[in-house]
Amino acid sequence: ATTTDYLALDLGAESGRGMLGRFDGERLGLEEMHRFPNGPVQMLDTLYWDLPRLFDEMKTAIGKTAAVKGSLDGIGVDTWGVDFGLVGRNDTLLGNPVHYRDARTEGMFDAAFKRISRDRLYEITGLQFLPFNTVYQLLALKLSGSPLLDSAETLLMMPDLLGWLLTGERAGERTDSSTTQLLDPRTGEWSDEICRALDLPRNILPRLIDPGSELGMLRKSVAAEVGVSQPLTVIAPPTHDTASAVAAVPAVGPPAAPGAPPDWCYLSSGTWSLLGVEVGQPVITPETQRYNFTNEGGVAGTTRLLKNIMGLWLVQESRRTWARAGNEMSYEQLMAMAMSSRPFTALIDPDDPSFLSHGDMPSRIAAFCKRTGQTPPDAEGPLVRTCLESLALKYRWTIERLEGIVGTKIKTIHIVGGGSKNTLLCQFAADACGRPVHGGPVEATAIGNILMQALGRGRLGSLQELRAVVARSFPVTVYEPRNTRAWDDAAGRFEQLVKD
Ligand code: LFR
Repeated sequence: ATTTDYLALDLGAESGRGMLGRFDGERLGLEEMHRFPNGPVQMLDTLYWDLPRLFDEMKTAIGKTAAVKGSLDGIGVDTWGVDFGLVGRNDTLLGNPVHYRDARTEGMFDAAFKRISRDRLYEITGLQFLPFNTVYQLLALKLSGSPLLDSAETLLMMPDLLGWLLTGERAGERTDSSTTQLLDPRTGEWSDEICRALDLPRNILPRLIDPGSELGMLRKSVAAEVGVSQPLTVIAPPTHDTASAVAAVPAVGPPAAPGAPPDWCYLSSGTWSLLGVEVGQPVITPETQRYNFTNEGGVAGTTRLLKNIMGLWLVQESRRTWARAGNEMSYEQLMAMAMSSRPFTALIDPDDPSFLSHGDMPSRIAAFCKRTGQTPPDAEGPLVRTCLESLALKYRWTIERLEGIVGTKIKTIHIVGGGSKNTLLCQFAADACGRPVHGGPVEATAIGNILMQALGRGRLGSLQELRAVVARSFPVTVYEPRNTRAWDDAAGRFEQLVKD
C-alpha cells in the first residue's frame, strides 16, 4: 500500500506541536516536527491568546515539515474549544481572541437566563453550563457595547480562525462549533432560537462542515513564506482537540449490542479531564442537566456525552504560583513528592468554581479546605496529592452517574492525552474507580487529527478501522485497581464535598 503523510497542528492551552504522521494503511508513525509553549497574555484588563505568535509557530511547523517532506497529503489544525475570533470586511481580523478564563463572562449566566431559561438552553443544546461557553462570551461583548460585533462578518472558532489564516476560507467545523452552546446537536445546525432570544447576530455564524472535509488550499503567500512548493490541502480534522482525542481511543471491537453504548469510557487528560462515553445520539435528560453532562459533537455522527472535570489545571496553576515565588519545580519532581506524601488527608471538589480562573491556586485550595472543615495541605507534595486523589474521586463520581444515565456498566477506562504519562494519576484513577485503566496514547489528539484526515482522504473506511490502527500502532499501559477499600472510604468523604 502507498504511504500517505499528514501534518497535525495541535494546540493545547500549555503547549502546541506540529506532528508529522506517516500512514502506510496498517500503522501510523508519528514524528514531532515542532513544539512550542502556549499561554495567556494579560493586556490591560483582558486575558488574551497570542494569535500572531501562534500563527507564526504554525508556519514554523509547516516550514520545518516541508524541509523534510516534499509533499503532504493534508494538514489539519485542532485547538481547545469555545474561543473564537471575529473577521470583518476585506478579511480584517477584528481584535485578538480572548482567553476563556478571562473575567468578562462574570454575571453572564444570569444575564442569559433572563432572556432564555436555563432549561430551554439545555434542552436545545444539551451542553453543560460552563461560564466561558462561546454564547456567554458573545453576550458579554454585546452587553459591554463592544464595537467588534457591529463590524463582524464572520465568527470563527479558534481552529477555524487559524484555518482561515492558512487558506482564506471561512467555515465552522462541527465538533468545535458544538462547544459554543449555540448549536442544536439534533439538527447539527446553529440555533436560530438562541440567537434571537439573546439578540446575537445569527448572520455571523459560519457555514458548517464535517470533520474530515477539505477546508481549502494553503494560501500561496503563506506557502511561499515557509518554502512549500507543492499545492497543499488544509483539511478540517475534528478541530476540537477533545473530539480528535476521543476518535483516537484505542478501543477495538463493536459495542456489546448493536447501537448500545460501549462498555468503556474515555478520559482525555490534559489541562482538563474530559470523561465520558461515545453515544449514537445526544442524551438530553433531567439527569444529564442536573449533573452538568455535555453533548458535544463527535466524529462519524457520534456524540460525546462527557463531563468537564477541572483536570491537571489544578497542578499546573499551583506550579506556576510556586514558580512566581521563586520555587521552580518540574512536574516530575512534584509527582515524586506527591507519591511520597500521606494518602487521604484533605480532599477538594476539583470543579469548585473558585478554581477556574488564573492566579494563586494553593491559596484557593487552602480556602476550600478551611471552608469544608479540613486542614489544608502544608507543603507542595501533600497539595499535589490532594489534587490527584480528588481528581480520581471525581472520575469515580462521574462514572457512577454516567452508568446510571446510559444504563450500561463501564468496564474499562481509556486515559489518553498528555495526562496519560502521569502514572500516579493513572493508578489513582484505576484504584478510585475500581476498574482497569488503559493509559495511552499520549499524542491521542494529534493521532485523531491525522487519522481523521486520512479518513477524509478515503484511506480509512470507518471509525472502527481508525481505532484498530491506533491500537496496532501505539503501546498502552494497563493499571489494575489496588487498595480499593481505602478508596471506598475516601469516596464516602468525597461525596459530602460535592454539591450537585
Ligand atoms: C480541552 C478543551 C475542553 C474544553 C476546554 C476549553 O483542551 O478543549 O474540551 O472544554 O478545553 O475550551
